Amino acid sequence: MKQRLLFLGPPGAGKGTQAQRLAAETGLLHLSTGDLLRAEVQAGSPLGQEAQAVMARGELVSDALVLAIVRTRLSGHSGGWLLDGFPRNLGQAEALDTLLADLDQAIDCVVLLELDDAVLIQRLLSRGRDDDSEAVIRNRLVVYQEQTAPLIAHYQAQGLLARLDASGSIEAIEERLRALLVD
Ligand code: B4P
Repeated sequence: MKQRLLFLGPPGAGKGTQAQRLAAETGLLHLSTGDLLRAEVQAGSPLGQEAQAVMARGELVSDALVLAIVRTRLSGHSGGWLLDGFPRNLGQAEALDTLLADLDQAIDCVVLLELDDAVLIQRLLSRGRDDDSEAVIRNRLVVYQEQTAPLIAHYQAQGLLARLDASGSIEAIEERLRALLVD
């Protein structure tokens, strides 16, 4: 199975849901920048205080802050990993390319979770996290189109992109995902 993975896709596509299940089964290191940022907010750290207001608006936290988090976690790790919700823009993608070259590691596969906006919005409204009000969700979708969607072409050009239909039940998606990741 492929060992170094990125999960890309709009908010609510199920990146976190699928990443958690795959990591639990395979032992890959699961790095969710969203979860790590929420943990900082919860802890009330200076980093969390900086991130809190930005996340509440559905915008992206600064690249420097997110990169510092990812660099620390990946530097000490030699096994496989799964990056969920990172990178989120071209600057982060380029910084990741540099970091991985420094660490002498390479991405094996970028999984793009694809789902209609109407279903995304419904899933997020039912989740009901602090940043899941309809206005904030719509802003996150705009931010995704403007800043994150260009990564699709970036990874397609590197021959790394695999598209995953993210509709249907969690189990059905998981089965399609496993089929994609076979070497
Ligand atoms: P994230 O934490 O990455 O969350 P997300 O994109 O909203 O959700 P995800 O796609 O993981 O969906 P999930 O599995 O939870 O980002 C939150 C914020 O953090 C961003 O807006 C930004 O401010 C900040 N941030 C994070 N990373 C950053 C970065 N790199 N740079 C800058 N800022 C960053 O699924 C959603 C819901 O659907 C859940 O309730 C789930 O149970 C449900 N669900 C999942 N699969 C389902 C299915 N098949 N059927 C029905 N429901 C399903």
